Amino acid sequence: MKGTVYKSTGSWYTVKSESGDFHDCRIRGKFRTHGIKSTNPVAVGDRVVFQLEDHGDGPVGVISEILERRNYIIRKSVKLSKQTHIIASNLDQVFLLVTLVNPPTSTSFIDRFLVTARAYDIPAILLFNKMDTYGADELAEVAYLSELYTGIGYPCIELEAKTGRNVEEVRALMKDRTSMFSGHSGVGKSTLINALEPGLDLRTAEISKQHQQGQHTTTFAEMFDLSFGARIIDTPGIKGFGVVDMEADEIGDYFPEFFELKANCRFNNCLHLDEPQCAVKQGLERDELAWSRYRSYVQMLEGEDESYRTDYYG
Ligand SMILES: Nc1nc2c(ncn2[C@@H]2O[C@H](COP(=O)(O)OP(=O)(O)O)[C@@H](O)[C@H]2O)c(=O)[nH]1
Ligand SMILES: [Mg+2]
Ligand SMILES: [Zn+2]
Repeated sequence: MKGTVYKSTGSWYTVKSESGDFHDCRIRGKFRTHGIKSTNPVAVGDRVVFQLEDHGDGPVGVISEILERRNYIIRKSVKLSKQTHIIASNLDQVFLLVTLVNPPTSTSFIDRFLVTARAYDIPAILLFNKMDTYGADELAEVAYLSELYTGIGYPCIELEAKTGRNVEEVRALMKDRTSMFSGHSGVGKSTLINALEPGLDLRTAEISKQHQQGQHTTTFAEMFDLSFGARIIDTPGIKGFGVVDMEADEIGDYFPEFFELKANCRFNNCLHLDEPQCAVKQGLERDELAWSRYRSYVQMLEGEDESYRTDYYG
């Protein structure tokens, strides 16, 4: 039988079969790990092959194979260790909730998030929440950012999770897909999830700072079916994505609008810094690219902001 992993405790896995039944499963034998050194062989979101066996105490599922992952998000199981923990796999999209105030979300935070999503190969959507609280300046700022990010290829939705405005749009995007929500603490994740599916209480945000320490090997993501045919992945303690290790010359490729121009740079290994005849610098000077994006890029490149290597706690 084939199925999808909804929950994992480390030794037991809850697998939903294609016919919609949930089974408690264990793993047996060696897995093809697809080249990932991971502390957990099977992650939430994995598509697996399993068999039901009965040794007298009722049927128990045995997972024998993991189908190839379309994508996956990881974190280091121990700091600086090569071993990684796969948080979840096969995500269709990730939503980043953004608020301009209460709390502020910086463009550098947004950009680091988008770079990570791209490195993971997961489509990202921006949700500008709490629109009802903004004055003229903030509304203009949201309009500017929406146009900027839409132009780069990231869908943007203006949202009021509290009043319900445009929640229907989010719901429509989520139908038949597996999604994850991210964003700083206080941006409205719980409110949105509650508006989408009243009664579903995810753990995403409510984890104390203290609790975050040292729980790297003990927390597991969990997947939930929503009533309107969507799946949501809840990742306790991480509001972002875990870590991606990137080489300096890769980072620019994860800024789609820079990547598009790269072929026009004089040097094919151009880092868009002080190189002559750099198409990205020219684009900036002609106001065809946003300086805020470039600043985020340089920050990441200089590693002056190391957050892209660490979990994003809100
Ligand atoms: N005015 C307004 N308040 C909101 C909106 N969405 C969430 N909030 C409020 O923002 C606060 C934090 O929301 P919460 O969902 O707990 O954020 P989380 O930490 O991301 O889960 C709560 O007081 C919510 O009622 C919104 O669209 N408009
Ligand atoms: Mg919350
Ligand atoms: Zn360049």
